[in-house]
Amino acid sequence: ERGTGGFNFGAYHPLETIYSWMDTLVAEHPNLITKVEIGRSYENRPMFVLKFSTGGNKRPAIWIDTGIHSREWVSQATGVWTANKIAADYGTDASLTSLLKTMDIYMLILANPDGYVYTHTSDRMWRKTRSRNPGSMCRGVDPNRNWDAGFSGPGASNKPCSDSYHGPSAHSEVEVKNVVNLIKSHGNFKSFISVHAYSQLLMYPYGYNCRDVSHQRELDSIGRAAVQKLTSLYGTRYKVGSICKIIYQASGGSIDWSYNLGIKYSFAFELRDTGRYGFILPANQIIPTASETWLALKHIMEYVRDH
Ligand code: ING
Ligand code: ZN
Repeated sequence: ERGTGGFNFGAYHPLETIYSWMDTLVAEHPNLITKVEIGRSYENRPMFVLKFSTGGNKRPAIWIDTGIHSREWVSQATGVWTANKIAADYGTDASLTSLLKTMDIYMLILANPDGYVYTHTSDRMWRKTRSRNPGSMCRGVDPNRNWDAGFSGPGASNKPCSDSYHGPSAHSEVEVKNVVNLIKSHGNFKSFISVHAYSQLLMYPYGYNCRDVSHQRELDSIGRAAVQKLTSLYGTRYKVGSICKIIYQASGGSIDWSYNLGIKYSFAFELRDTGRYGFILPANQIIPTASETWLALKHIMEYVRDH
């Protein structure tokens, strides 16, 4: 349970603790991990991506973001555990090692740093960014309604006080824009995975409408196989389907944007639980949640490597 520098993976940590743990992890794995600042948040916090790479230049890559919604704490905690797992298993897990021979993994653990700080200091249930909305007392935009994919359509609100406010324009949120810039300038991402909580779902596009995407059958079968592996660890039940069909219609979501950009293997997770604790998932479920999720992530990554 204790890792690098005595870090407790079975607890929820504030932003500063996670950021300093990142430095320790990078320092202990200098030939595998680099820390890349992709830009700053609205409140001027750095946004750090951990890049796992064994060499090459813009190798085919996998994107994983956690914590785009700040209150979904098991997401960020799973990101931390997963980054540590990749570092620990590289060189011993043959499958992960072979993956990193040909591909890179990019992890953005705190995708909404201002919101994350706000959930620690002021409002545990804060979901959005912390940007000011001109003409309104309410702050923040839903960073998962702000992407250029069916932007401002059904399943998003035009009201700044709403938790699903889409914002004034697509990519208005600098936290979103920073990711868009990195993904576009890199140009060789094969998979884009965004991790939310809660509901125990593995989803693929679209959210902005309920039509089947052209790769629906392939994505569904990858998803079902991934969830089968997840369930094998502790019996946790997941459902698989398109965002629109399995949860609700939601426009401006990140994985719809990545899919439309040509990143076929675009998925979103909703981690534990199904509502008993919801966003306030007890910390003793972090490691079990991350451990089972890892099996699904690995399945998706291996499929991407082999296709
Ligand atoms: N759920 C996601 C939300 O943004 C989602 C569901 C995922 C919608 C991906 C669109 C795209 O509403 C949570 N819990 O935030
Ligand atoms: Zn979410």
